[in-house]
Amino acid sequence: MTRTSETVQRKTTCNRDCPDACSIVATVQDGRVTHLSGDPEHPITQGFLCYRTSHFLNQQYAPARITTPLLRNAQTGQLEPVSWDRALSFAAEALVRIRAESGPAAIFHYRSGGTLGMVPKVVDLFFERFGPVTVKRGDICSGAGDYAQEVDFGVEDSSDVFDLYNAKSILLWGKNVWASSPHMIPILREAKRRGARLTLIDPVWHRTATLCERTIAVRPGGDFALAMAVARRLYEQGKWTANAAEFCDHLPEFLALCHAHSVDAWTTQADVTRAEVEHICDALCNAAPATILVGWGMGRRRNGVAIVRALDALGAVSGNLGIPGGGVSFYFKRRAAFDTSFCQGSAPRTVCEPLFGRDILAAQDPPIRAVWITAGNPVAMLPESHTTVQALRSRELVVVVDSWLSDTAELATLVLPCNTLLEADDVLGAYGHHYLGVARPVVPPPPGVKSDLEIIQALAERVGLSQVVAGSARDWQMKMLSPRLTEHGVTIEQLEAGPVRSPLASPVLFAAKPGSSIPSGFATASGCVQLIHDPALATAAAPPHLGPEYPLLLLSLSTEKSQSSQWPVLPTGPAILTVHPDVAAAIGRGEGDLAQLESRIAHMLVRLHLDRRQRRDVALIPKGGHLRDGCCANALVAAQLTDAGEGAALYDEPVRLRPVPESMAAASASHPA
Ligand SMILES: Nc1nc2c(c(=O)[nH]1)N[C@H]1C(S)=C(S)[C@@H](COP(=O)(O)OP(=O)(O)OC[C@H]3O[C@@H](n4cnc5c(=O)[nH]c(N)nc54)[C@H](O)[C@@H]3O)O[C@H]1N2
Ligand SMILES: Nc1nc2c(c(=O)[nH]1)N[C@H]1C(S)=C(S)[C@@H](COP(=O)(O)OP(=O)(O)OC[C@H]3O[C@@H](n4cnc5c(=O)[nH]c(N)nc54)[C@H](O)[C@@H]3O)O[C@H]1N2
Ligand SMILES: [Mo]
Repeated sequence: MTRTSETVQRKTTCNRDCPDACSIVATVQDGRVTHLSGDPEHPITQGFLCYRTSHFLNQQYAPARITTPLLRNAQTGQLEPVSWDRALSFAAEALVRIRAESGPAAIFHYRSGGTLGMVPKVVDLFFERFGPVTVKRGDICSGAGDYAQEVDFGVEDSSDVFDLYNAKSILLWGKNVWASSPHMIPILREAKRRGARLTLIDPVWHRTATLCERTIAVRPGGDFALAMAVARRLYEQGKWTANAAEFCDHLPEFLALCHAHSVDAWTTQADVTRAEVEHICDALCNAAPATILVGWGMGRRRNGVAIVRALDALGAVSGNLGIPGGGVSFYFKRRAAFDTSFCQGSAPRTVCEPLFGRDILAAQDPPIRAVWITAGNPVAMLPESHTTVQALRSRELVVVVDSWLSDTAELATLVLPCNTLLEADDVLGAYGHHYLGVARPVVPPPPGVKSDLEIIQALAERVGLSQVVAGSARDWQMKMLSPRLTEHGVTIEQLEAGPVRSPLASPVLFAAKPGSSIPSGFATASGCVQLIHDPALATAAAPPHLGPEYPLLLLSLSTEKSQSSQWPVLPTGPAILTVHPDVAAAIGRGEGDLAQLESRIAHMLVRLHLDRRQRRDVALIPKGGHLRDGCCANALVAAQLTDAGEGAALYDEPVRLRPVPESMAAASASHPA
């Protein structure tokens, strides 16, 4: 830490829902943060920050930041500033009354990924002891991929990220590191320098293609078919690893599944060429060891589980599991270093996250009367925004804890202002590497703002649960460090001094035991990899079929400019929709023109951006646009589940473009159909 007369530099760990979990260096001048940069001493951050975090001060100091509780005035219908005492008494009285009248299941606590710090787990503990209340199940983000890897391997983790330096091939399968995990870029560049060949398999052209020697623009959702073609060709070439039967269950059935169609039929389904299939075969076997980096986007489809399971199987039969430089990496087990067993998970009822609005509206015995929202913006971020709005508007009590008036907070009965990532006191793992870090406030929150922990402690006091959630943020951090971690000598003090690689994570996942060549450590019932094998998948896992009525698939993807719905610089609407020029030409429109984007459930005004590198069956829109600005993709996306794992098929919404007269430009909001 350096110090001049009034300027200090303080470090913290970014708590955003991002794989990188960076170490931030904040320059603080007279109590105000004046600059944010990446910590040069952190092995992953490597001295730079992404666009959204380097521009975060716009958000931190935005006039729109909420610094006092807001309560809806029953007469005027407006949200009005009130004291914390009034706000908390109101919340406590309402929660206690609803619990007494309808039972705790009538209260739904929804927590999402606004912060990935561990301390807000105490909010879950409060609601468990106050109830237990209704909580969410499933996962909007990674439900399908989590399920796939857990079924196949029994463990969802990755080899060390720097093990990529041992790879000869890296397949970025549906992954845009430029947007979603920029700190992978230097690692991938170094891997390339050491001789790795990079291939991108993605229906969308994006900047990550510039890192790769080849890009395969598979049909959206065509990855299952592509994986089957590759598996079949590898078999035909005698490239399945000789010992596969020793660590894989269902090998003959998997073989039969890849033979359900000819290679040509699979490639037609996937809309790739035979040469592209051969390229992947070559990358997996001739240029092994190969790592498949499985992106998080691809699983958000109706065949998402089948796709990720097919990639797991490819990694297994091609002999790339358990070896340095090999693997099928979807997730780094970011919670492995923490013990949250103080929460028992005893909820009486669950709401399926991707079906949030519908489930709330349908809940009976008792109906859901109150929704408490921690670190989430379900209106903008969950599918079918208009259903979510309807569900929240019709509840008796909606409490939102946030720092800004999100689309969701605007509907609340009560909004409670919380701290930002620069004011957080927390401990974090990461889902893109194995380093642990602590967040320490680089500045105190503005007067009137409390942390999630302080808010829940103040509420607990009013309902007789003070003891349950008592303790400072640091006390809770110490309590949550897994005993397994402390056995390895990792302490909070050590984490405060700098990032620590979790000693619990092995450098090479599923490494063979000494003296053996068979990958090991699969936590499935049989101890073997479970190869995907249901014969019905030969047709059931086909890519979505697009008809002439709705010829495009809406892909609402991460943009480097924002973190989900948190924009440091809010774009002005209408939302930019990127399509191939032929798609615009079909309705007589061109670059910069307005058009109406229609799904089966809603429509919105968009401004067209043309990009010749895109497929003609996709329409690309930034994820996280706000509903009130008419930029929210989820207004158009129907709520539907993935094939298993209760993820959301966010990217399977068929849409079409219609011309819109320039005179209608003013009406830029999205409307239910
Ligand atoms: N700047 C920024 N960074 C973020 C976020 C953000 O909003 N902004 N969000 C964060 C969050 S919440 C998460 S979960 C992570 C991961 O965030 P994600 O947005 O899931 O990131 P990716 O893993 O890059 O996956 C997206 C890629 O999947 C591709 N894809 C979609 N469908 C298919 C398909 O059918 N087949 C194939 N092969 N590819 C497909 C898309 O074209 C895209 O390139 O990133 C985090 N990082
Ligand atoms: N159409 C479409 N929808 C998507 C996606 C997509 O790709 N396309 N991606 C999905 C994915 S991967 C994800 S993870 C979800 C993300 O969905 P959310 O987790 O709901 O996303 P955020 O916009 O990050 O909203 C979090 C809210 O938490 C607030 N917040 C930030 N820090 C804190 C804190 O410390 N405490 C509290 N109480 N609040 C805080 C923020 O201000 C913000 O309003 O969206 C999903 N929705
Ligand atoms: Mo996510």
